[in-house]
Amino acid sequence: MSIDKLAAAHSAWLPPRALQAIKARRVAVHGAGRLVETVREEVGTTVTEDAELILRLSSERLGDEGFALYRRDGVTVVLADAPAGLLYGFFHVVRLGEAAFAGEWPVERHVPAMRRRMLDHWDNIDVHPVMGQVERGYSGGSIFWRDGVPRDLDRVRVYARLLAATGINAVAINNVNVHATEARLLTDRLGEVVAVAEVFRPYGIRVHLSVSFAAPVMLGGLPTADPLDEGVRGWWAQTTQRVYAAIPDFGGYVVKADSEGQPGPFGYGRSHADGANVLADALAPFGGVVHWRAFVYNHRQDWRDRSTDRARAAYDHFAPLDGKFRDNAILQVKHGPIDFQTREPVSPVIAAMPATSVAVELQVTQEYTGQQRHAVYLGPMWSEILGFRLTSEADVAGLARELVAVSNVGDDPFWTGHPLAQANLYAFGRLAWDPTLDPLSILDEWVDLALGPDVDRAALHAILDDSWRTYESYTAPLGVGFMVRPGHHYGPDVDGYEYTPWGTYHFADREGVGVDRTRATGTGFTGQYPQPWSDVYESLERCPDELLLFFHHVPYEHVLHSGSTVIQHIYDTHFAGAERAVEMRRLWERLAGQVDPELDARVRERLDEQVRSAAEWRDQINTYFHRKSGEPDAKGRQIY
Ligand code: GCV
Repeated sequence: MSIDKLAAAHSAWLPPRALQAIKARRVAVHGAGRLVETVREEVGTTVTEDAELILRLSSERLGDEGFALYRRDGVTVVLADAPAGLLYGFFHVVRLGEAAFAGEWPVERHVPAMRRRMLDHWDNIDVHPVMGQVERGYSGGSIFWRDGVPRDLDRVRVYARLLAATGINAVAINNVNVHATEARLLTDRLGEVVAVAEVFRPYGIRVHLSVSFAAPVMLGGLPTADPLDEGVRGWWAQTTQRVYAAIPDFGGYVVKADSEGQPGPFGYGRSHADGANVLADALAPFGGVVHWRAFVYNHRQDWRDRSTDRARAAYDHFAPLDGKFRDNAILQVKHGPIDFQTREPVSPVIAAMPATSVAVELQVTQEYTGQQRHAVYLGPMWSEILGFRLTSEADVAGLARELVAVSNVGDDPFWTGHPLAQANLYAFGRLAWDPTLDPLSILDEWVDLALGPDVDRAALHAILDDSWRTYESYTAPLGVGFMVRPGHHYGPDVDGYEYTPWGTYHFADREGVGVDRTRATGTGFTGQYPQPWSDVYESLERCPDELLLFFHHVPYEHVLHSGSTVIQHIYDTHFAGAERAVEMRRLWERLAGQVDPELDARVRERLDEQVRSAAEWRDQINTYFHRKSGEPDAKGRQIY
């Protein structure tokens, strides 16, 4: 089936309509190479004379993926040094639509900020008894496998095209928690990876694989996976050679080691640099990389022990190893020190390892931000993270070499469960290309491409612009995090994790709430930050309100910078947040008749659930803190 027909069947932000401005014009595509062919296929028919759009390879010092474009004498010209640049230039013209063919403009240069812009799928081949097929997936099953076997990959073709249109150039196709069946993708099931790589290749996307650190034992029958063992080194080298024989442009490995039950180098008394380097050495001859995750912490903590602080773990494990990783080992660090919470400070590890390539990991799948049942546009959150000036010299985007995110896609007809969650996937790709882009302009781009130019844009902005802060307002307050139901992490349960081994506590009692992470009286976590943040977070007076309970344990009467007390802030934000959810549902009514009826029905169903869930959050959080503190609501509203 043609890509246009496939796209029509699985419409997202590249429905055939979005390509009309180009398809209606005379287009010349010059150059050779698989990606240039892709551009030709996308354009349909090309011409040699009187073109209104010319795409051609040249030599403009734009790197492997950059492009330049200008418009002069009625002709729009896209130039790139390499085929990938032409592909990205083509999709840029698609984004511009009719505007690409109006007026005259000087040369604009577009070069990606991040060399690798990657999505990690947490897909399993089999359906996991607890986690389902896609771990933390809220969009149906995997697009790669069904019933334990590979699927027809037509839909993956459309996906590849969507990703290329946002600038994504790498995808890890399986879960970082590598179970027995999925481990075999590295060896006897490699053919399935080959097939996916073939579909991604025409769109400039390299395939990566999550592998188990214990693979030499699990798959190779070796007695050990000790990274310093010669047999183990040899096994990784040979296995990797076979992978490259089958997939010459294979991207590399992703590893979650010594984390939440996954095997790792600690089991052999070795460091994580030892562990990462054995894989890096196997990949180096072929230009591959290993993404080694810094998400390493003790998940069997004793809640009675206040000296252990999960927030400290990544820095404590990895900062001393700076400079010890091979050049092709990339340390993949979650954006915050805990675990993709709605509000966290940025991870101090990002600034602590100047001699190591660091990739910052975001979570597009909404595990802790409403699970694609709540409309939560995450562009503003990521923009804030990426623009955060962590050191005196650089912001997070400047310190990171790469941006990686956990995908939110499944086999759902709308790709992402909540149709509006598509905007998050789109925004991730765009911010990875250019972290300085305004997230609200990115939202405009997505609306134009996905829903068309005639929908009520103001209503969509009113729903989505502040939706992350709205979600924050009716869930866990002031950066304290969690308070979710254990296991599946949806909905409120204030004490759900309080007496568990997971290290995610709020320490609420009748006097106050929050985690003391100061150097003076707490866990000392503030000391992991460079100045000024080390002192800002240490200080009760200077710590930003939104992170207060992340860094301090305070009485309920503590007065915030906003002028409100902590307890009154909790009441006010929870009442306001739940009301706001009702308002979001009302605003969507304005789009009635403007969008596809099935999409409309899906969004309505999700907004109903968001309204219900926000009220549940409001009532549980308010009641919990009212009962703990005994403080009345100054406005006398109903608390149970
Ligand atoms: C893939 C969180 C999630 C886990 C996930 C883990 C990780 O803890 O709840 O499902 O495991 O993060 O990032 O490895």
